[in-house]
Amino acid sequence: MDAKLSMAHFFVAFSALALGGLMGLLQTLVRSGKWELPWGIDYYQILTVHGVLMGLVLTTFFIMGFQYAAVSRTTGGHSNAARRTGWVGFWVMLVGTLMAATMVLLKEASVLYTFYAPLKAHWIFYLGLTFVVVGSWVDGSAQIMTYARWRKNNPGKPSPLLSFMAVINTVLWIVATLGVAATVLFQLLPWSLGLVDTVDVLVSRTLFWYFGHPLVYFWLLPAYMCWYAIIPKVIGGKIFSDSLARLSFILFLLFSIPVGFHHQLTEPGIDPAWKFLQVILTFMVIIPSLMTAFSLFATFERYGRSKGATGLFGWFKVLPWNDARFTVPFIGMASFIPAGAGGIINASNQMDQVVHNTIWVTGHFHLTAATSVVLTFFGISYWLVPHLTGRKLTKAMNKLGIIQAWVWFIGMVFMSGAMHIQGLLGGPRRSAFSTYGGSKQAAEWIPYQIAQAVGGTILFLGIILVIIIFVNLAFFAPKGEQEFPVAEAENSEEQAPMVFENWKLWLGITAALILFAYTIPFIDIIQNAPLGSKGFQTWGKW
Ligand code: HAS
Ligand code: CU
Repeated sequence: MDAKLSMAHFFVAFSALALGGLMGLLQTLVRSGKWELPWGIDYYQILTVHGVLMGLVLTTFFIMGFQYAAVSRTTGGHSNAARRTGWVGFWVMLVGTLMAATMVLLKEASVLYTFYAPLKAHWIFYLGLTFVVVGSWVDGSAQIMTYARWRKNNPGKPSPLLSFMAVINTVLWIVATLGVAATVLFQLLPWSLGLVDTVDVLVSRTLFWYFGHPLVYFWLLPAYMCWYAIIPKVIGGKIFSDSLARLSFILFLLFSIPVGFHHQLTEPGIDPAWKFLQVILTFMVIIPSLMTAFSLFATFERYGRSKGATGLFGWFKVLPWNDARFTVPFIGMASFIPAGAGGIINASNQMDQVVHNTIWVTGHFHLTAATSVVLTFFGISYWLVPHLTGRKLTKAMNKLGIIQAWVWFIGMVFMSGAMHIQGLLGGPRRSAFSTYGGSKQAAEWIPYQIAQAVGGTILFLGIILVIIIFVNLAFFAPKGEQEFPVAEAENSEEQAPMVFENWKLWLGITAALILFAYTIPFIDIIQNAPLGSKGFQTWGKW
């Protein structure tokens, strides 16, 4: 019964992927300078559709569906009350999504996925976003309810690892979305309704990035759930350490939020001392990723040794390369090494001055979110969808899955690689094709834009493949039982310290860090606020 709700989420997620993917293709074609959009469709409109569908809809629906299934699998199932709560959340999210999407399609909201003020969208767009956020809180409560019930029934025992991880990510999401809810409810909605004339742009952006950075970890942590707790089982190995995995998730909860200024390093109006502090905290949040890399290498290494592999990289050869459940997320993992290195570059204030607002940043998040995270999501769905629909991952689909991942990877090498280089040459992000009045510098960018269109086309092929696999596994694959793999820790006597489940403690430290990083700069921003801005619609109407 829990399966239906997860599948409902996946239908929305994969529909978003199909449509969002088509928009992505069109964007790269426009930016190549060789093609123009027909029928008065505007570049910034499809860019908004792409960003909102891929960055907000696909991710949120997939993650909620996956985590709901993971909690169900590891706790013995949701109660009727939790299931009902989950369904209510799902529908509220869906209605909100449709409201926002309608306004974008009507050209009333070409404000991109970050909806920065003073770009002003129709109020229904903002109201729709509010529904999505509130719906996700309700949806996420289902996981928390089931986790709480498990804890009550099993006093003194650490909760199942996957449930613990899912709940951390849901809590992270709830704390983070308070920021975006605040700017939408108190600033953007009243402003778009005409109740107030102006908006304080810096306050709005600061609240957005309070949310925007933890948002990227909300995307990442489900992938880490798979890497830590599922992949070891798929390859026939063990989790290197259950406690280490839990600790890294707790560190994400603590350090994900008080770091939003690293997206605002070039923003005037924020005191550099506070930017410096948040950059230090950003470097703190790199630590749990390094811990993750370490423990994954350890898992692979130990598994390899158990199979008789020797030497520094002997383990590499004995991994199950013919199994899509492993290979697809592994390509994502490997991509996360350069992707994470790019993130560390961005986080370094001086280097960010070079890359900020260039298409390098777009390259960065197409490696992190659109490769590491999304390939892991694909890898998960290849066993989870048949598990939920009572079907089997066939040999043919397994093979197609592996091909899909390589197609994706190659497309991304072209697209994201070209974006990184073009960014270093100064090419701006968030912009349609332009020769900038025949400027010599802009002419240098064009070959890279063509490379992006080549990559975009290959990636679109990847989208078609993944949709074929998804539809096959949801409707046509032969009936059977597909396992939901859950790994065990190498040291089975090791019991995670109960302090990890002390929510008062972790939420207390989270709140303290947020207050520390944001209170004084926020008071500063409000006290020294410039005049507000009226709204702008920079995009062309029909
Ligand atoms: Fe980022 C901008 C800094 C990670 C997403 N980022 C963005 C934006 C997005 C995004 C969407 O400090 C653009 C937002 C916008 O529209 O303006 N990012 C970081 C840092 C990290 C980081 C320090 N980002 C992510 C992840 C994302 C994501 C993850 C999505 C899922 N990012 C920034 C900054 C900006 C930024 C600045 C603003 C730039 C600007 O100027 O606007 C870190 O979390 C990265 C840590 C990661 C590692 C890698 C660990 C490696 C692992 C893999 C092990 C592999 C194995 C396989 C075992 C340290 C865990 C072995 C295989 C073999 C073949 C050997
Ligand atoms: Cu960030």
